[in-house]
Amino acid sequence: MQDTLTVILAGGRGSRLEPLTRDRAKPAVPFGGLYRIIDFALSNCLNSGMKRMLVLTQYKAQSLDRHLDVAWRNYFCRELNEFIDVVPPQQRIADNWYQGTADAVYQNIYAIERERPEHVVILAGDHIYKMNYKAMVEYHRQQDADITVGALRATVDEAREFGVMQIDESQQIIGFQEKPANPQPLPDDPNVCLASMGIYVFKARYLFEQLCRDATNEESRHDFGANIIPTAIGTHRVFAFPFKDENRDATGDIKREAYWRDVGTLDAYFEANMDLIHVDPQLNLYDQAWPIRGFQPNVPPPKFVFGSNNTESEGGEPQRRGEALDSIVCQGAICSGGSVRRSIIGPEVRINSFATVEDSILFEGVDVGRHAKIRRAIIDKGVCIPAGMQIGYDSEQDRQRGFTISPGGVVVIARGERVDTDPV
Ligand code: ADQ
Ligand code: ADP
Repeated sequence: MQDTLTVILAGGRGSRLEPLTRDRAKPAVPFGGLYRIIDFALSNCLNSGMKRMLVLTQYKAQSLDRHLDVAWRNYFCRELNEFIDVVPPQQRIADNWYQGTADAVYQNIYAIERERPEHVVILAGDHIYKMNYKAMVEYHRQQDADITVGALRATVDEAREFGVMQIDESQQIIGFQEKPANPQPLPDDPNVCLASMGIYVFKARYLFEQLCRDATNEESRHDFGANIIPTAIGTHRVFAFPFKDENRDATGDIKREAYWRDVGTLDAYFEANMDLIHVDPQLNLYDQAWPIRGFQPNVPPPKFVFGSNNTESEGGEPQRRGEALDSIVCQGAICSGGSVRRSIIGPEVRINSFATVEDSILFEGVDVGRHAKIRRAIIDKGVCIPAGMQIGYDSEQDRQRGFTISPGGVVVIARGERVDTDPV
C-alpha cells in the first residue's frame, strides 16, 4: 500500500448531533465509552495496512486534534514513511472556508501531490463500521478504474440521504444521483437501492485533473457526491465496490447482517451505543481479528465498592451496592454504592451511593451525586449531577432545566453545562 495515500475528511459539523457537537467535530464525538467516532475509520486503515494518512479538519478541530495526538500518533513510524498528519485549515491555498468535500481535498492538493501517490483513498471520518480497504484498492487496480466508489444496500427511504447509483453487469457505474427525491431501486428488488458510502479510491492523476477543473467551475458545489462522481460517469472508468464487512460474531464468522452506521442523529447515536451492551451486539468490539483502537487513558482500573462511610442511617432505602449490569464501564470509573444498568460508563466517572443510572451514556468524568436517578440520558464530559436530582423521568422538567430532548425522548446534557439543584 506504499503507493497509496489516504485522505480522511473529518471536518463535518454534525449539527444533528448537537449539543454533543457544540464544542467538537462529529468525528471527535465519543462512542462506546472508550472510542471517538473517527477511531473506526482509522482502525480500518491500520488493519488494512494503510499508514500514510492526511486528516483534513475544519470545524472545531481542537478535540479531534488532541485525540489523534494522544491516541494515534504512536502507531506511525515516520522513518518507515508512515504518518498521520492533521491538516488544519490555515495551511491551505485559499483563505476561504471549504465549500464542499472536493474543495477540502483541492485546497490540500500540494500536501497530497508531495507524497507522489499512485492512488488516493478518500474516506469519511464519521461512520461506524469495519471494512478492509485493501480489498477495495485491489479491486480498483484490477478494474484499472479511475474512481471506485464504496457501495452498500439501502432501503429506498434511506437512499434519499445518499448518493444512489446504477451499475451494469461488470459493476461499472452507469448512473449516479446525489440525494435524489425518488431513488432508483435495484432491478431485482424494488425496495433496495445501491447507495454510496461516501468513500472513494481515485487514480491520483485523475483526481488532480478533476479537482483542478472543478475548482474553476462556478456552477459546481465542489462536492464529490454532487459533482466529481456524476461528472465522471459515462466518460471514465467508475466502478462500484460492494461493502465487505469485517464484523464477526463470537465464533469468528462474519455476521449475517452487514453493519454500517452513520450515527448522524442523537437517536441513531444512542441506539448504536446501546447495541454494544447487548449480549450479542450487532457490532462486536471484542474481535481480535479486527481490533478497534481508541484512547486508553493511563488511569486505574474500574472499581466497584459497597460504599465508603457506610455509617449513615438510610431508613427504608434499599441497601447501597456498587454494581453495574449489562453495561460497559471504562477505566478510572468508581461505582461506589450506586447501581448501573444497561449503560455505558466512560473513563473516570463517579457513581455515588444510592444513585441509579439506567439506559444511559455517561462521558468521561461525569459525577453522579448521591440518590440521583438517571434514565435514558446522554451526559457529556465532566458534568456533575447534584445529589437527589432525577433526569429522564419528567421530560417537561428536563426541558425547563435547559437540557436537550431528542425526538426519541433521550435527554442530552452538554459538556460544561452547570446543572443546578432544582428550586424547592
Ligand atoms: P454526506 O453524508 O452529505 O454525503 P458530507 O456532508 O458531504 O456527507 O460529508 C462527507 C464527509 O466529509 C464527512 O466525513 C464529513 O465529516 C466530511 N466533511 C464535510 N465537509 C467537510 C469539509 N468542508 N472539510 C472536511 N471534511 C468535511 C456523502 C456523499 C454521498 C454518500 C454519503 C454517505 O456525498 O454520496 O452517500 O456521504 O454517507
Ligand atoms: P472532548 O470534549 O472532545 O473530550 P478535549 O479536547 O477535552 O475534548 O479532549 C480531546 C482528547 O484530548 C481526549 O482524548 C482527551 O483525553 C485528550 N485530552 C484532554 N485534555 C488533555 C490534556 N490536557 N493533555 C493531553 N490530552 C488531553
